[in-house]
Amino acid sequence: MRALLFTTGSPFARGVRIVLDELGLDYEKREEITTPSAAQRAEATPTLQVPTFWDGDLTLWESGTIAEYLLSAYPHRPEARPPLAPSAFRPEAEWQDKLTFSTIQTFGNAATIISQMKWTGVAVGDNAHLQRAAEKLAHILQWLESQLDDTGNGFQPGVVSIQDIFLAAHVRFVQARPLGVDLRLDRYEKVSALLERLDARESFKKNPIWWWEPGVVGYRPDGTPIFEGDA
Ligand SMILES: N[C@@H](CCC(=O)N[C@@H](CS)C(=O)NCC(=O)O)C(=O)O
Repeated sequence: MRALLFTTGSPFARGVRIVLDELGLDYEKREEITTPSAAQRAEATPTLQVPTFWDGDLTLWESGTIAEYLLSAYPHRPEARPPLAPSAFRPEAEWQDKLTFSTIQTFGNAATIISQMKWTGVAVGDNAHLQRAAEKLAHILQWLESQLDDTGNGFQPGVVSIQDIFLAAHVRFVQARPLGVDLRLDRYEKVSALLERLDARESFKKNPIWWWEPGVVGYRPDGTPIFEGDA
């Protein structure tokens, strides 16, 4: 039995859902539209963060660990062009790939802190730490752009990597929300080309970014949010 606990809007969970679809794996979707109490969440993970993944007797949290596990535990790669990477980190570039991935996850953490603070009443312009988080996003994007060889490949040439998938999930999350952050993606030609290619991939289209803000209680089949009190 495989199951994933996630909130609808989480970019970390979107990355994991895309990896699951890339691998062609069925799983039970334990989807939460809003965050439950700490006590309820603690039943699934001590970090109180989603996603959490169950595979038989194994329980995993931390999206990067889940993605790394999936690539290693499920070696079959369904037909796709380019194919999903055989592993999270290439043996011949292990430290480079690990550094790229952890930097991408730091991007995601900075982005979700800006988002969570916004919904609890503090915007980027009101808080020095959030301004710093927004500056971090720009510096990380600039560095990631320098790590890509050309506009035709991702972080692991010839395949779609978890580095590619999670960067796309985090960047599109920032762009889809009114966070007061303009990533100015046009300045990053290689990153932009990568994200556009991924947007067109089946696994990305199957897991679109759904809008969320306080008051949203559900979605119509096309992803339009339903607000509390809507007919
Ligand atoms: N490092 C974690 C970050 C996950 C994360 O920040 N999840 C957010 C949703 S996008 C969350 O659960 N936030 C609730 C909280 O931080 O209490 C991972 O990679 O899974």
